[in-house]
Amino acid sequence: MKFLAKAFRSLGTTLMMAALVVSSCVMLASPALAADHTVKMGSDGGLLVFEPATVTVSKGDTVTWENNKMAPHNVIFDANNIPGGKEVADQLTNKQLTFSPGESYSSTFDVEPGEYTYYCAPHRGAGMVGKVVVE
Ligand SMILES: [Cu+2]
Repeated sequence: MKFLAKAFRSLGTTLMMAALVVSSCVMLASPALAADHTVKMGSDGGLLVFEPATVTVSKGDTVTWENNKMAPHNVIFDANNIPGGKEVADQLTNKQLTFSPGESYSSTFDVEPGEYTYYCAPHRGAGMVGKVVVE
């Protein structure tokens, strides 16, 4: 009987250790599950907008801007309007104009939480502005 009790106790300890190892792996793995969010440049209906105009992302997520309609488009982050200033603006900005449908570029938002507004240089005056909210 004593032997059995001891065996059960060590089995319990082993199971507890296993549970701890598994749960810590799950916790370590979750920040790596970065998502990718797609924003269309030019709506399907041919409007000069980013669609969706606002995307909410988690730190570390990627945003992909895909040329859709009414090209050319680009994505400019204004250093004066985002957390982190010029260095972060340069990192996120894609000055190169896209002309062909389906052409795209991506930026990873491994940055401070906050609101990151941007615009399309050729169509800023027409109201082609967007926002990435990093949580
Ligand atoms: Cu544009």
